[in-house]
Amino acid sequence: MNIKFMEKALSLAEKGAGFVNPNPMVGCIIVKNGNIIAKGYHKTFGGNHAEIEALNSLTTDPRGATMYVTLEPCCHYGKTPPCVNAIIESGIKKVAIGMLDPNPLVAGKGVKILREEGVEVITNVLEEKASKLNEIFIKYITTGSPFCLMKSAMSLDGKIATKFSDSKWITCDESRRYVHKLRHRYTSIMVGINTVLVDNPLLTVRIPGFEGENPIRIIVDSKCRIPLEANVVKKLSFARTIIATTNENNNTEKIKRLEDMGVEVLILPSKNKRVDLNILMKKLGEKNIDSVLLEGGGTLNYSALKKNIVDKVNFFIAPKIIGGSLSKTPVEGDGAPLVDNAFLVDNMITHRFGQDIMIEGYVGKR
Ligand code: AOF
Ligand code: ZN
Repeated sequence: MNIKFMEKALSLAEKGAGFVNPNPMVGCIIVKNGNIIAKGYHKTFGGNHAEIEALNSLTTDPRGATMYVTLEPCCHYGKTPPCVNAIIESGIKKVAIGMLDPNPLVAGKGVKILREEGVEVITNVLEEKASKLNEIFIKYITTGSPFCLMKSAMSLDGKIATKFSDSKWITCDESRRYVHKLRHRYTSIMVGINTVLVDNPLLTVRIPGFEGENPIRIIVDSKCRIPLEANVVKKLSFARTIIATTNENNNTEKIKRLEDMGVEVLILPSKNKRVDLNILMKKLGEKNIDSVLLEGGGTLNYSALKKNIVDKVNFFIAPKIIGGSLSKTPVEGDGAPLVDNAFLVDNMITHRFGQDIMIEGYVGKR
């Protein structure tokens, strides 16, 4: 058994990022006598599974070979027939699996069938990497709610804009390019109405190679204050826009106008006159939205943390000091009354983008 081959299968899987949601990224390599004889990965939603892509690309007899696959092969009839059948028929002798499939339709049954048919199976090969790669899929398939990444770009002293709301640009090109990759990888991007009013953003992907692969735009706008001229309302050819609002202000007429323009409006129950974010996440899940990149301002970010909907954070920190008690910060609202009440972040690691540092971590669930 060779870890190197699983590493390769994981890199292959990653090529599907942003194209396969809400399905998992999966990579597969077939090895015989130490040589790679086939490769495949899940390329687009609804397309062939990675195992089938690899089997279809074979030019040599796979009998006696070992398959390295990043996710447990499926055993259900979904959009495609079960992969375990194809593996068994191929005569492959051994299957090394990155992680078991959290999909309740599979969840260990794939391994069981393979073993019953005499295929040797090893599980949890580079399991940590395999599950990190599919953190979105794992959350979504097991809860029905999207995985939420809070992204924020700030100065060294923790400001995301000056007192005049100037924020272009705090972080460097390399950091911003990575954020556009995230916009490609995530199915949706969420901001609060204040961000729309201040910046009038398009919220599209602008990196070479990924243009046009835009996330669905979600605007949290409890009082339906969005201007009909806002870019996210007018420029629907770029991406869908969903406005999450409440009926607090009797906005029926405005909602109708927005819908006539092609905007999707979700009228949700309110909590303290604000959109109930837990219900919003459930509704987004029902719309097959598996992931939300939260680029909210401080108010929305605080509410999101308070409602426990944030799974992960990416804080980009630039080597600049803005200062000022009126400058904006990433998380505002009421804040924790005591340090003991702070939201905790687990497994923090750092990345470097040009001169910036990015801190990544997972929000502890309480
Ligand atoms: C994928 N790609 O390479 C593998 C998957 O909707 P279907 O029929 O394509 O089935 C999706 C399920 O199949 C998915 O939730 C996962 O459990 C399993 N494996 N899915 O999209 C793949 N190997
Ligand atoms: Zn399959």
